[in-house]
Amino acid sequence: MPKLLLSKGYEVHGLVRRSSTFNTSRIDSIYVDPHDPDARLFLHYGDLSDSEQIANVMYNIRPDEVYHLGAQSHVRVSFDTPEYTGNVTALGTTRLLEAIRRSNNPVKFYQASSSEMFGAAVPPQSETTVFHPRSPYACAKVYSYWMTRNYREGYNLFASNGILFNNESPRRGETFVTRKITRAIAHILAGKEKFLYLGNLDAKRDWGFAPEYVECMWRILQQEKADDFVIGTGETHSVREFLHESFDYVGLDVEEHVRIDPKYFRPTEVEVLVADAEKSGKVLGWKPTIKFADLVKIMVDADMKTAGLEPIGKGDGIIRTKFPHRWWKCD
Ligand code: F7E
Repeated sequence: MPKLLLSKGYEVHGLVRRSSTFNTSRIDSIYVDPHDPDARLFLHYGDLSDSEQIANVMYNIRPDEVYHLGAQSHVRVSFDTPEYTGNVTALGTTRLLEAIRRSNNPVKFYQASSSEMFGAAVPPQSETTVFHPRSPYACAKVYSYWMTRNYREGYNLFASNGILFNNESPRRGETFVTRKITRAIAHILAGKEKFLYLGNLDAKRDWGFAPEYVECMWRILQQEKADDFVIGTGETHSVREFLHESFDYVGLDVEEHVRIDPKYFRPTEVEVLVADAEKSGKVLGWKPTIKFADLVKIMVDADMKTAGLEPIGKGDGIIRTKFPHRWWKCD
């Protein structure tokens, strides 16, 4: 998101949780020393559990647009930390909305709602589908969704929900299933590990390419009126399909390298998610172009590059796969 906003000429301010180790590696490629007169990206310490600091930042910066993407966002982890997840993922939204309301500035607010809110609802899922959340994370997101609508209706704030289905890229966190698979492939090929341990392979997700989704978030805040939008590809694939597509791409055998570990099963699973994104197509003029097979290639290629793998074969820069090889540059 910051990269897109910078490319559109925005000055961008971000909130960073204090940590004794560096935790900003995913924005390294766009970071500029704030002493540089051309710097347009600024980071501030803060935390979604700290309303005072959120209010301070809102007061000092006086933003025009706020993209609320922060959360404890791991669904499996939310079963282990339900209270923390509620505090950050649910109440964090209220803290931001309250800070905006009290600032009396005409701020436009984007809430990162999630397809997880649909949970057990029958697919395909659209803006009118009734939510049936199946995890503490999803319950927290449903709360945030309704708080966003409540502040829109009660205080006339420009507050919109983007209900995004799974969006992936080489920047995806390493413990989400797509990245866990593509990273393991690179590590297996590099001889660093032999087995990949996974949970439920039958769950189906509507996986799209994250850089295409951020454009959509921006368009949601450029509308005349605040509203809610479902964003996804309209295609669904199982974790098993992702596994086979990516292992086949590099010529590895799933049976030889993949094992099931029940610790990755969830007490309640979301079986099938498929977006009905017709409204986004019509109102926002948005259509995703990168679909499942390309997404797999992009992510596998990026992880192989990160693992420092030499091309396999004749030294002609080609990794031997079933498909034409193409590096995808992540930054
Ligand atoms: O799981 C199954 C798992 O953790 C996808 C978050 O960004 O997208 C994400 O939520 C599926 C599930 O993503 C493993 O049971 C099998 O059915 O990659 P995930 P998620 O739960 O769909 C939504 C839109 C968000 O909003 C969330 O913040 O894969 N699965 N084996 C596994 N999942 C993980 N993580 N690890 C496994 O070993």
